[in-house]
Amino acid sequence: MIRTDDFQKAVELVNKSESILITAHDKPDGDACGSIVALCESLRAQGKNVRPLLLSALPGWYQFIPAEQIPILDDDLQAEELMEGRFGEFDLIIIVDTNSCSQLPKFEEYLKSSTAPVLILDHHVTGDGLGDVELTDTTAAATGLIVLDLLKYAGWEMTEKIAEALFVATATDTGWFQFSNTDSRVHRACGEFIDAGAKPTRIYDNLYHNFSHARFKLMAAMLGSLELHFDGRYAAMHVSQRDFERTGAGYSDTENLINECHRIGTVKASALFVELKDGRIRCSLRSRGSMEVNVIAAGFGGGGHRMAAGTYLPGPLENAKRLILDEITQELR
Ligand SMILES: [Mn+2]
Repeated sequence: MIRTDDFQKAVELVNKSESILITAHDKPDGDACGSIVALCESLRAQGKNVRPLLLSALPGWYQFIPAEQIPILDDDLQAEELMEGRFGEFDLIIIVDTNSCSQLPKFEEYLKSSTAPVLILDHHVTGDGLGDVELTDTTAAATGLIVLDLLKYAGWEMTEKIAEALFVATATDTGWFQFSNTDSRVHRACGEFIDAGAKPTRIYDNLYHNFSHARFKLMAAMLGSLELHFDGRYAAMHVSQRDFERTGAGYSDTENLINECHRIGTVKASALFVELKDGRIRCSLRSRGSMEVNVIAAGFGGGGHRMAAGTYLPGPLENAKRLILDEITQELR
């Protein structure tokens, strides 16, 4: 839990600042984007000059969340421009949904060179202690719930836009209320967001009923590659470069597709192997049981959570599949 003292320090940091930069981890998800948008709205309402910044592109299905086009570092602006103050001079940097240098590519250099205080809002267990003030609550299912706590402590108003952004943050980090982190706090918070104007049906349609035809064809190709092992307890699927070419889908279209195979009741662990242009294989791992897939990923230099992890493996696809199958065999035998 976060001490009242720390909320007070966070509010004081905001109160004495005029110009605030807000960012989150690279490969932004719904929690990262929702928390950025909610804080931007809220701090602008407090009269602050606020600039949001993403460290990599936002997948298409999250693009309804921000009202503005959020610039992307290393794309819309370069790290040098940020360092030289051409994006703005900031007297406070807020980082949401991470506290780890490795998730802040390019931004890390700016962070080291900047003298502005750093405020962290995060719910992850591991971190590099990047903040001068840190609102870290590992019991929170989403960083969006910490944003809610900060708003309440500070007495800042919950608008419809903020409620929608925080609903997205909470709903996506709980897999639309199906992951084991879904507790009563999640549902109570979402009740508040709905009361403040969040529309769950509209949000669900925006998030999950919005595949492009190309992405749907890619999913069909992935499902066609399904292999089951160990009486159906381990599922392996792949997407090849040829699948991308044939369907017209892009790399970001693979996000979350791995979860599809967990509709099979027997599946306790799964892997999705994505062949990259450079020949390496991006491997995503999921567990719905006791297996700790982050341990497997760490063995190959990757990382993640107990239930969701990932790593890069040498190609070709069959080689990568064999490497993971050997590890899974150790676990399930
Ligand atoms: Mn999160």
